[in-house]
Amino acid sequence: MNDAPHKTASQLTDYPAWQGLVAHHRQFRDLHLRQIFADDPQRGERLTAEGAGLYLDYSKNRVTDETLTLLLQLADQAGLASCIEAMFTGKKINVSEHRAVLDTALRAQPGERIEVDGDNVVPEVRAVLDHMAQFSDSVRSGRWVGHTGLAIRNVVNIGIGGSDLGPVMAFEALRHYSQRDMTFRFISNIDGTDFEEATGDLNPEETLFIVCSKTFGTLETLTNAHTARVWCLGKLKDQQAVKRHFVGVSSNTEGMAQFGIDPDNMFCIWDWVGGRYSMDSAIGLSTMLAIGPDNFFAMLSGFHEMDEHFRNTPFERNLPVLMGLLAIWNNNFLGAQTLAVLPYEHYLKRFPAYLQQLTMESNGKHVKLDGSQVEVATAPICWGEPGTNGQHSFYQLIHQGTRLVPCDFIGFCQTLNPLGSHHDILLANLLAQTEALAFGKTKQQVENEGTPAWLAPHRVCEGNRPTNTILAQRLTPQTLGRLVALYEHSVFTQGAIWQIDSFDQWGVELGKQLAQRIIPELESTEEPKLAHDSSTNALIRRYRRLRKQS
Ligand code: G6Q
Repeated sequence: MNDAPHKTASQLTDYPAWQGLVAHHRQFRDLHLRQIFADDPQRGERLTAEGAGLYLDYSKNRVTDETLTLLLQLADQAGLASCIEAMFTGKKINVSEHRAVLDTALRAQPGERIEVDGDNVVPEVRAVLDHMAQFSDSVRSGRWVGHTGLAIRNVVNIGIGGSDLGPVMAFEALRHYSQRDMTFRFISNIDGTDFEEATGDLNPEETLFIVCSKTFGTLETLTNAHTARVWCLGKLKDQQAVKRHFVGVSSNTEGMAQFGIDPDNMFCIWDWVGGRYSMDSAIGLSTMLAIGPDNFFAMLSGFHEMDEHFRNTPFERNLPVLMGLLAIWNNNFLGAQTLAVLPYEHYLKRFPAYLQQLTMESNGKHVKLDGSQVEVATAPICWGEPGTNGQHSFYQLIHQGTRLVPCDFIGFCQTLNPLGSHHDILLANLLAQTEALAFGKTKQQVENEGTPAWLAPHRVCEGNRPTNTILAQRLTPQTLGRLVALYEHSVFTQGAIWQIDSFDQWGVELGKQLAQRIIPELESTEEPKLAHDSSTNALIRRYRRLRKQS
């Protein structure tokens, strides 16, 4: 570790705006959304913002104009504008790893200049994109053939965490645009079941593996990649086949070479691309193979539009800033510990899982940039499922449970699969849920329906549950880019206010190291000397005993 420069942060809770928010919250704590809407009938049109093709209705949050003014003041006092500029201009804002954070350079326009240590990174980015496009075209067209001369019909991405979640999410989200005569699979888990189920019905002669690992040192990915090589060579019987059936995406060229990947089939990423921010880099090669280069470039243009919006729009109309500030309000002042993301679009079924990593790995931190303890709660627990499925399960807790669960509802005005009245029903449900969560059902309403007194309390829904509604025209590659960048920058906004490093992941690194110590203890034929705690020692002994029994 080098002695990275870091910002000495003032206490967040000392900012006048923070103290203003504390006082404001005390005063408005009991205000109900029913009252807030009654006092301000136009707020449903007023408390909205539009940018980069997305429409955000944040009126169903428990905020007044005063709350918003104070939150915007907080953004100013926390220096959000200069944090944004520092990120876009390649400053090393990932202080604990002394790295720039430039996912925005991955979708920069060809002529832009973005420097890291004095070098313009945009030409390199474009060169890798061109390489990806040439490769994708040749595989998709059947020009690229496997070792025995058969065209590639199956693409298997091997990666984990940031080298998996983005590619899987994007493939599912953009499946509608994918080449349907090709099969795409994703192997991430070290559990052999993942490998077996992903490859069981595939012919190695027609299968291409993309080994995705920024470090090319991740145990799960390397183990799966070696298993894939054995699986492949088991049929193809010639080491030379590796060159036709394996390509690599990494910043570690040596590691790829050692594995046997042909230098022509290496796709580079850089240390300034964080794993969870990498789906628009070469880590997205499987996405490009699925949807084609034009659609991939359209996705990048969507990312770029939201980047520009974030960088250039005044905060009071800036979607990611507003969403980030509202998250701070819900989390730090209303005490919410969670955020539910509820896409009313089946193609976005992996979007909540993707956002879990983006939000929780980025902002699940307990110290500030200067190493001091953060004095307020940081990232909420993020989760979700597509609507309407969730309505028939966990929404009950959101409506009537004792915890406050702010929700983001995401919907599209046009469906990609028109089928009778399905889409109107889908969207009606989205709207009904946000209405019900905000306004609930009073005792009076329940009694007016003729409900007996003993049953009435069970049927009352308090309402006053905050929601955002994000609407877009249609799920396209461009819209997906806009949506992902919206959340990236909302996460950035929150991290900047909390003064934490949103771009490291030392907890993940710890997990990677600890398993390395236990693996030989499980595998050794000799009884190992165990020096863990008594629980871990006993579990190891038990596993060793039982794994041998048939
Ligand atoms: C993401 C994290 C982590 C990482 C994986 C895979 O931001 O750093 O999820 O992406 O651990 O790492 P490699 O790509 O290096 O295999």
